[in-house]
Amino acid sequence: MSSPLPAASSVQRRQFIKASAMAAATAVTCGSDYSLPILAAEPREGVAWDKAPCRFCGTGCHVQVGVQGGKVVAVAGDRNAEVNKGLLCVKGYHVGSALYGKDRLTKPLLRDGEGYREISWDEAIGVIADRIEAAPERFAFYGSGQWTIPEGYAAQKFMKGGLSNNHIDPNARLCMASAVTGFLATYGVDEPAGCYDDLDACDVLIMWGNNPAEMHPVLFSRVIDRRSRGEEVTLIDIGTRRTRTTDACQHYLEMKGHGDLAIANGIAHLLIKNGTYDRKFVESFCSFKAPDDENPNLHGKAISFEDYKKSLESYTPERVEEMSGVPAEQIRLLGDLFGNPELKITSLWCMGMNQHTRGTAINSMVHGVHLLSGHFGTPGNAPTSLTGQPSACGTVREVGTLSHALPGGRVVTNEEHRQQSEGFWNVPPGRISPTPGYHTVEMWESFCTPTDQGGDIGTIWVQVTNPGQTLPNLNKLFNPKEQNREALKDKFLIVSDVYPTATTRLADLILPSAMWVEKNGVVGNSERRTQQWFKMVDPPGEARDDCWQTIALAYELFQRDMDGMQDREGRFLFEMAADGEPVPIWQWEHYYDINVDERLFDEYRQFSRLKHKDLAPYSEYVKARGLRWPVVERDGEWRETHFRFSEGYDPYVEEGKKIQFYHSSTHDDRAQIWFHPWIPPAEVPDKEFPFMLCTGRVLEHWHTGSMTRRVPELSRAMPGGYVEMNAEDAAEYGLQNGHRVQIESRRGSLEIPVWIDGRGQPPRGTVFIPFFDETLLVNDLTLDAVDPFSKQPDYKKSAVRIRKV
Ligand code: MGD
Ligand code: SF4
Ligand code: MOS
Repeated sequence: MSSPLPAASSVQRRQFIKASAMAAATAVTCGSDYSLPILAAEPREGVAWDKAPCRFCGTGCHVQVGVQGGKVVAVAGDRNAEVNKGLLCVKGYHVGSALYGKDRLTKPLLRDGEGYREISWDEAIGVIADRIEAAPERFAFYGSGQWTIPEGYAAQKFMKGGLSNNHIDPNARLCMASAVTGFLATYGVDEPAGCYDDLDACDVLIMWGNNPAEMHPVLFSRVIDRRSRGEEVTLIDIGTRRTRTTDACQHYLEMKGHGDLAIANGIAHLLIKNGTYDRKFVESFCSFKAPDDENPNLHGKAISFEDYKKSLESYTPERVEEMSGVPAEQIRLLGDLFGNPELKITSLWCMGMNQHTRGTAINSMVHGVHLLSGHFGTPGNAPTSLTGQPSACGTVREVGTLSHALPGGRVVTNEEHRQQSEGFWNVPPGRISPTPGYHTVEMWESFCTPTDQGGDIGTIWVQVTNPGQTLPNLNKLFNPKEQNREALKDKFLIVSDVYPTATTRLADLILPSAMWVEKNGVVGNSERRTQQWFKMVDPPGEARDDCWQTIALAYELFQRDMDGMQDREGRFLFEMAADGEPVPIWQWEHYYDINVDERLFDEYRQFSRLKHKDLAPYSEYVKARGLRWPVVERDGEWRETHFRFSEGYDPYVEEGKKIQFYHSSTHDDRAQIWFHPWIPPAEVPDKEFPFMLCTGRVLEHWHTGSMTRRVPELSRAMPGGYVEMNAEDAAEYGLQNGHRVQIESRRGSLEIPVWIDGRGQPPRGTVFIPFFDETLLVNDLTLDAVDPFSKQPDYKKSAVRIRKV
């Protein structure tokens, strides 16, 4: 096996990461004894090393995991991984410790009055089976972009191909649903055309409302590293508050919420007015679209170039300044950059554009600016959406664990798609229901509504996500389970997690799960890269794989003769044979007799070829540090694809076409350039609620902190939640650092300490609260309004008021 020591050439990047980690560490707890862990990866005696992607974010860094005595004892960056070339961020360096919090869940627990009693796995599986048998259509599965691909695939098959029930949706609905609809509306097919290599080639990097210095630090360091080598890269931060990212950028364009819609139109306006758009690219490869107000749908209506031009007429830099708050000069700067064909421009975005009640629109429009200006399809020219979670792309988008989707870019509403899926699953025709299930917000609203008032979801099984902390507007979508206990007493919440959380708090049945290298896994990162790892250590106590839990439940229902658990020949839906005999994988002792992940993955792989998202056989991923799809075999070798739709890179582009959008929604190989009007956010500050609240993550913590707050170094570095305030606003309210304030929205309130000039600096009239602290639940305040197409909520714009306590 290769040496896991970091590559020497990465010193600069390491310094950046180290600097940001140190700054993180000292920001809150001055004088703490925190220090960066040593890259303890020398081949120490008795330590076995193996590769795995980091547990945490969608960047998809690879680590080397050192195991000794059945425990993970060391973690190092993997120098053979293209994504991170040996580097990790502060979370990655500590990922091993996330397994060893003192309060790991180790036994199935069933609610018993105010407390819980330990039960056996058989009993636990029996309890779920009883609930489903009684009312299969009232059962819902709430999953995750942190599900591995096999876990999500099994859950999906169990629900749609087994129970004929499409009520399965993941937390990634809260995360990247608008990126999906943006890709579909533009290219007719999901997921980025470019990849991280663009970061090495671009002259200009524009961040449309994201903070990669904290959220995707290893990617950001890749660009910073180029600069410290003397290369010129212009970094532009378009954001609603100053962040660590801003500090590294030459230009900061501070916008009001939804200002991005105006800015994108402003750029397009200038490109057309100045004649600097790429006429040849547009005439060869693009058409124009606008929303169809009479019949609202994702694909809108076709418009002419003239119509498009006319719609943009009023978006002059001055008017865009009024709408967005960004000075006209800076709009002209963007117009000039996009108008320059010599420059290579990459756009990055993440939750700023996705958590947006016009998320589909702004995603489409940023693609549009790239298409209009021809900054597309060559290295460094790409509109690239980043995802938060390690497998939001792999498990949610590719496996299709959304309530309307099927694997491989199929949808339940399409008869042909259903038939294909029924074929691959070998289940009887008609098994898959043609009606989309509930999306996340609907699912939880239904669960929190009494049955006699139409709340038809009676049981939800949560795996690998923490909705009691992360759903928007918790007082509507989660807390009623407690507050309205009597009326909701027939509702039943099942939670598979590794630690007690804000969600397990209200669970009726808690199931202890195996995590990360305690099980086999496959995930897919933001750049279409599919990554595999093997189980390295045993889970604690009776904790078991989520995928086993799903299969064991399916088998219990099969034994109870539930039709849906049988295939066309009456065999078990998840039957896996070895030497001609079915292996009893539903029995935990036999689960690892075969590689269930490999079986599920290779079955799933068939779907991947339907929409040119081809995956290689499982065994290829065992050898690689991930491969970017489509992965196609040529000359006996499995080759990945760096740039999609681009001749010479993408094997599916026909010779001589240069660029071919082969899944075009207009079936003519063209991408759609969209016009959407600017509209203000769903909630804007007013007299009563004068501040705009934005929420998000921080460098040290993974989402709800359930794992990272149990890592002492990370929790010391960032111990608790706070509200970031503008210094002048704070002065006006007589507030200083550490003062406690009551923050109220129309939906809830929260008492929280103030941080001025802290990690980020919000402009006047705005505040920011991170969501990692389970003792300070910011989602008591947030709004649950969603984008009309993606159904993704907006966590970035809620109106609040502040009162000194
Ligand atoms: P996580 O903390 O990632 O948050 O929201 P969640 O998914 O709810 O939850 C993962 C859970 O899985 C943890 O409780 C962890 O302990 C558990 N876990 C870890 N490994 C395993 C395993 O192998 N098996 C099982 N069964 N459990 C495991 C994320 C969500 O939050 C997302 S993706 C976004 S983008 C939204 N962002 C957001 C925001 O920006 N602002 C606000 N206010 N809210 C937000 N909510 C959303
Ligand atoms: Fe890389 Fe993300 Fe893990 Fe940090 S958290 S090491 S950026 S994958
Ligand atoms: Mo959410 S997929 O982690 O940003």
